[in-house]
Amino acid sequence: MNQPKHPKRYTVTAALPYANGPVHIGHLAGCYIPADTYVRFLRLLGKEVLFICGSDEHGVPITLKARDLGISPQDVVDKYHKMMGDSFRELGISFDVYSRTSAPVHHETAQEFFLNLYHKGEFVEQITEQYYDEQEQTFLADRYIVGTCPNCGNENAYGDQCEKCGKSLSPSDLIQPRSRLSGLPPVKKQTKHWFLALDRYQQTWINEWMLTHKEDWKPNVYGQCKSWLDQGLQPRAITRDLDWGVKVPLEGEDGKVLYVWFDAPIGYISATREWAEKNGEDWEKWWKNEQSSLIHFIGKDNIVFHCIIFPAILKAHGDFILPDHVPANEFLNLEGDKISTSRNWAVWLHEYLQDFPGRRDELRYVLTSIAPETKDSDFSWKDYQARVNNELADILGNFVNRVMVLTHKYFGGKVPTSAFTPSAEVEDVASQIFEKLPEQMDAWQFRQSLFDALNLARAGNKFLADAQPWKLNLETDRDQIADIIAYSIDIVSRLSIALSVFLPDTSAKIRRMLNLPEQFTWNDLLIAHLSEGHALNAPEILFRKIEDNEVDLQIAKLQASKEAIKTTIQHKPVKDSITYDEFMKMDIRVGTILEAERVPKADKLLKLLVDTGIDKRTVVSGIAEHFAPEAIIGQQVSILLNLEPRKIRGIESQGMILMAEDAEGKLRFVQPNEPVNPGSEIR
Ligand code: B3M
Ligand code: ZN
Repeated sequence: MNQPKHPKRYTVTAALPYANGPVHIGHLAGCYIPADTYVRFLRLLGKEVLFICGSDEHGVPITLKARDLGISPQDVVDKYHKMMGDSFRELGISFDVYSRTSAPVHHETAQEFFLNLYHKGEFVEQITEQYYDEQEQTFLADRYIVGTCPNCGNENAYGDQCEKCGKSLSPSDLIQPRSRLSGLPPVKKQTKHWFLALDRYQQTWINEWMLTHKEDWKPNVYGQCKSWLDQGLQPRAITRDLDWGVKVPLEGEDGKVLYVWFDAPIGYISATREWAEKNGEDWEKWWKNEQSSLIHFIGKDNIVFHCIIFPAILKAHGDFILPDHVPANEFLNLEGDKISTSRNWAVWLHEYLQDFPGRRDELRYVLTSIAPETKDSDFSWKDYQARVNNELADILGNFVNRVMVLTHKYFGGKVPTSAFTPSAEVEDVASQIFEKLPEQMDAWQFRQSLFDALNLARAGNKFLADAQPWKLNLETDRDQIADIIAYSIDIVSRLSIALSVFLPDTSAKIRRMLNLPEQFTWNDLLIAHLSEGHALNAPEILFRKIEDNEVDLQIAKLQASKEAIKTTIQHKPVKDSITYDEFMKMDIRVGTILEAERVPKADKLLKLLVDTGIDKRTVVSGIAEHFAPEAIIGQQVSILLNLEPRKIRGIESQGMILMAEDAEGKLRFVQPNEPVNPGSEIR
């Protein structure tokens, strides 16, 4: 099934955010604002759209958070479901439904999917060995196991991923694994799970289907899928041993739930059912009709789930349409650093709404202007201030305000004529918008469309500045002034339409000032003219400038998060005592780096040749992000010599370079304060 050429309706989903923390600007720029913008655009075109979202309330991180806080997982998700739903609503994200995966309709729908596939024999049943915590008498999800990362040596890597070097792992990759529950080494125990035969589907249809999207999916999305397919898909377990989630609906299978990535995307369907029931509508036409186009808005970390795994589930079930588009964005950083919930390095939506009341469009504007459409991008408060002040206030706000004020001043607030002379220069810009915006929206180039739309205001400003109606004399040049002003009003009214998908509040305000209906369509762009004598309302200020102290406050808030992390590092409790003999077991010496080179395909690793006084040995060290290889040759370092050799990326590493790590995670060598002979002991 391929993309319908002229879809009759659009089923648009936005990733279901995990209910274990509030929404931040990274989520907004990556997924929710683009989704809302596109949906508003479709509605403007008069299309039939259903815009679906809800909270993703299962999965291990939620159970871990509940454990840390000493409350139940349900308490955790209740709190964040409400918080996220409220803040999306307050920002004006126009979901038709915001549901949640702990809702009964979802459990029912997800179980129906499981049983459907189960009875069709789509699953492979397999007994595997899983880590088990004997003290707690429970199987351990990947996240519940920590150990040393085989890639970078981080001692606190999780069973599914090392957060330090980003490598995805499986629990058996970890060196010296231990349970996060009891702290003890886990044992392996047999357990049964159900696997989706992705390897089989790859041969029968996924490869072929993916090829049909080679041209029409974003290169970053297609590229990621392609590399998954090139590596060859493996059967994937879709159940887990856990007590939080959608229960496996089979007799005698207590203690097993559906894997969160199996149930979560089905949440889109459950949400549609919830909406349909409430509104007396049919849910199936949104999911089972080839005239419907399915579009998933997500962040880049969700690509494989939406482009491969969920389609596989839908297809295995049968009758369902597959996604036509998955316009995933890259990541947004904050003030040059990765956004991080645990480090509180984020701008939280609920706090923004509180700190900047009535400034929803300012946030939409900035986040669309810097959206990470093709590569990661960066939000900074100074840039936010500059864009709001120099673009929204000085260009858009200023133009609209001048037109309104002039109309009131010269013509008592009435449109002076309906016959005016358009400026060729301005019309050039305007026709760009009319012709290009739909194309750009369909190519997911929202940044550019917004920029072009704002260009109409730029052109309007220039037109006024060139025409200088204020220099004319109302007695003698009335017709000329009327001509200029009526045309300017016409531009403003077209702006209210072109900007409506990006800046809904601003558009509504302009419509109010112009005394125009709140309902309009894309076609009104062509026939936006107001009739002579039409009375405008009083001017309102569209944008107030952001003062220095307002952004300084925000920057200080972020700085406080940094400080807080520093203090936690400084206050990191001292490890358990060891004996003098234990310390003396370590053979630490001064070495000199003789050679350094990058390890291919490992962003973090350098391969070093170190002169240790007794030999020249190879050490693989996770410092590539902190030092250029050529810059460290000749440097003296502290090296632990008698650490058991390990293979890292196929290279045997003989020892470990000691590093000092500061609160920001920056690494520095631990060096003698003046050069010494290599091999000098450190005691
Ligand atoms: N909850 C991941 C995330 O919030 C995940 C998305 C589910 S979409 C079905 O990034
Ligand atoms: Zn690692």
